[in-house]
Amino acid sequence: MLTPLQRMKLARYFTVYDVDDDGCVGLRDFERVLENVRVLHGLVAGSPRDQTLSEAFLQRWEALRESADTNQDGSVDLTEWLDYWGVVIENDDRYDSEVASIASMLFGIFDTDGDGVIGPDEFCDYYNVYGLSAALARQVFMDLDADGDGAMSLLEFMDMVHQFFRGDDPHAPGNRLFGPYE
Ligand SMILES: [Ca+2]
Ligand SMILES: [Ca+2]
Ligand SMILES: [Ca+2]
Repeated sequence: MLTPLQRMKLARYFTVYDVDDDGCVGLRDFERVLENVRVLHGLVAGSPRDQTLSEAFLQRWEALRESADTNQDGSVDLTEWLDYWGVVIENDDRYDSEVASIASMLFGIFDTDGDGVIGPDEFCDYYNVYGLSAALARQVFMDLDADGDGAMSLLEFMDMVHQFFRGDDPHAPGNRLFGPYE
């Protein structure tokens, strides 16, 4: 069972994923994010890197649709989304494969300069592919970067991810990983 705080955070996360704002998470949202990542990295269509990335995104959508789209209308509405996360968060194996491994893959994608940490500009890029503003990205980055060194390591990022998905502490900074949720 999700707590009220978890429901609020995951409802916020839903609006982030619903990039085209049609009230559902669907294939079009994943395609739009993928297209934004392509532009960000200047990927040539059909190149090996482009193909790997496309496959990862489309596989993720298929997996989400299969487990979350319970009324089988081809997209995931907010109720289905919350039911889905309620199951995943309580199952360690599924949490590892559907949250932790994806988060570390995203970390790699957005560590554009490959120095092993996410800086504020890279965090802005991350927000940007989901259509979120640079101003919000900078604000959230400052909140998350507790020691203020302007860099987020994979370990710090994963801490935030766990706080966001599994945590129920109203004061945890990771609650705001995807922006304000109240
Ligand atoms: Ca949508
Ligand atoms: Ca559905
Ligand atoms: Ca970096």
